[in-house]
Amino acid sequence: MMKTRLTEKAACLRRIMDNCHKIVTVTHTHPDGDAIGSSIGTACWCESLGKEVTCIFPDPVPDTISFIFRPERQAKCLTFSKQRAQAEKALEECDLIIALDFSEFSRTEEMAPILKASPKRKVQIDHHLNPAAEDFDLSVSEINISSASELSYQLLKILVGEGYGSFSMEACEAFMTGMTTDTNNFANSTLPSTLEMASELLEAGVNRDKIIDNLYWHYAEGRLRALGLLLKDKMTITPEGAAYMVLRDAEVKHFNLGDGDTEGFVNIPLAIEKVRMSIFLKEADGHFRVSIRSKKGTSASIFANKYFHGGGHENASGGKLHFPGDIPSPDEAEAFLAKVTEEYLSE
Ligand SMILES: [Mn+2]
Repeated sequence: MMKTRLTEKAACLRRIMDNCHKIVTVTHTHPDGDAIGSSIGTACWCESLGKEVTCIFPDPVPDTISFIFRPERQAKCLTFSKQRAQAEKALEECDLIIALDFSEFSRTEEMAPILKASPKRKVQIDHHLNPAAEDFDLSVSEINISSASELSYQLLKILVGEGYGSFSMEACEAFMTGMTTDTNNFANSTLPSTLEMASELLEAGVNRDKIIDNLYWHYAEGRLRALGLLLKDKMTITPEGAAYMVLRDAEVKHFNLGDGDTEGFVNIPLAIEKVRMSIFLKEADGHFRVSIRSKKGTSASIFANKYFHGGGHENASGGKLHFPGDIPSPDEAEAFLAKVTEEYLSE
């Protein structure tokens, strides 16, 4: 089913590509491995067709993922929050915008009004629930797939098979990296197509050991010290089967945590048998960033939407908690979590 759909979408993408020369890729705020991997991989494929590509990230790429950039790639990437004028110029001069790993423009925050108002052609490649397909000339959206990196790979592979473009080693490594982070190294959302992709990329010569080393064995000490504190003193487990942890700004500073340093913390409480849903809050610039993971049968997506202005996937979602606004002060976060998890999980 998906293959038939992707074949039709690939033909449509090919017609769009034929009429475009300058391309911009965009992705969601706080870009993760999948956002970055799918952007770089897709950019490489566009370049193999002789196109000129700029990758725009709404805000800085975390240090933990920066290994993915080759020196020559770095020069073709822009960070919107730091290079706004250049990014706006690139968006004005391009003739195609490819949106990767997000369902709607609001996920790009500051960039959203510009992207929405832009008269350029727009293509979406995404794997989240409820894509705003009406905002795009072509929306390629699948939820039964591991990652945007896999979806880009599977889609573009059809055209590569027709001799339309090719995958460089840089592209293969980027797709492998994005798929690896979004599946939490093959722990979730791993489907037959995901393993097929991994196998093909290994055949193509991707050095997976190097990727794993970069992704999981290069953290600063503070990450583990902070995790130790959270698990020992700050993890609450409720009778309804929720686990939550709140990391405050003072702690982020104390442990000198960068943007990617708390990646994956939210998954850990799911190891406990009675935990059905895990919530991790990290304080940042006057609000909390909220990550939610759930086991099958409990919807993280509905919970994120109901209480945290968010959404995402059925078992992996995110959102925000504002103060003042949702709660009077950051000190109220735990009480709020106690209330909403009880309300939600006793339904
Ligand atoms: Mn993703």
